[in-house]
Amino acid sequence: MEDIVEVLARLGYTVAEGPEVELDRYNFEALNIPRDHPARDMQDTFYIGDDVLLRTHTSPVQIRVMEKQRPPVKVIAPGKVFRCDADVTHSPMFHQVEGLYVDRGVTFAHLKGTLETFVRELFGPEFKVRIRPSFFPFTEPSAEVDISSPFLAGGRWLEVLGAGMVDPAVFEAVNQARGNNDYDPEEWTGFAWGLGVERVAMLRCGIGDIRLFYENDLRFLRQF
Ligand code: YSA
Repeated sequence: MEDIVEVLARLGYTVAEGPEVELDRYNFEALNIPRDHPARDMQDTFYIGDDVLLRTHTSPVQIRVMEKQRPPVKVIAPGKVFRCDADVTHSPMFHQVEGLYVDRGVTFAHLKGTLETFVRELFGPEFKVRIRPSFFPFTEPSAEVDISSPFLAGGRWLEVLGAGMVDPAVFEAVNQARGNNDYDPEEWTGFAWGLGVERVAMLRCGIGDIRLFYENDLRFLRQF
């Protein structure tokens, strides 16, 4: 997490924070995911009440930041997130680093350049990168990034982040909450991403099972 934040600070991002116990509105609704949207199944959610939940991603911080400040925006939001999800690459509690850049004239080429620079700084040249098309309700177009590690058996590929161009519907939701048109989608564009931090550590340290991080086995922990 420290390495990731340091690389992004050098690219001009400042750190923002949001609550781990979050409102449905910020985690889903304002991100263009209404209550009956099938995309809610992508992230199995721990609900605390009807409208209160453990955030499933760091993307709600995007909305909180834009509601508070006028564009341009260039922030990252590191933090814990929670999903009802558990296997060798999925943990029920894990960490993400969100990035959000909104300005005039921001394009997908800027997103690609930023991700490539960031991945090159974080991983060495011996890691392979691939960017493939994907879908998120809050970005259009969307992409995902996979990395192959020389330290994992067979150079295994792991997905490390989701990203895309901020959907105009997200700017509209922010405008509605702000009661103005400061985030006019005709004037401002932006990109955002959400990176899985444990996955980065798995690739860099050759750890094949994410659950090892949280089992507190001293034989594992003492290696670091
Ligand atoms: C997409 C577009 C944006 O404009 C901004 C952000 C995003 C990312 C989106 N919010 C999201 O959470 N996508 S994701 O469900 O694919 O998760 C992002 C990354 O978190 C994954 O690529 C993976 O590296 C990691 N991840 C997801 N579930 C996980 C996990 N890591 C560990 N355990 C889990 N259960």
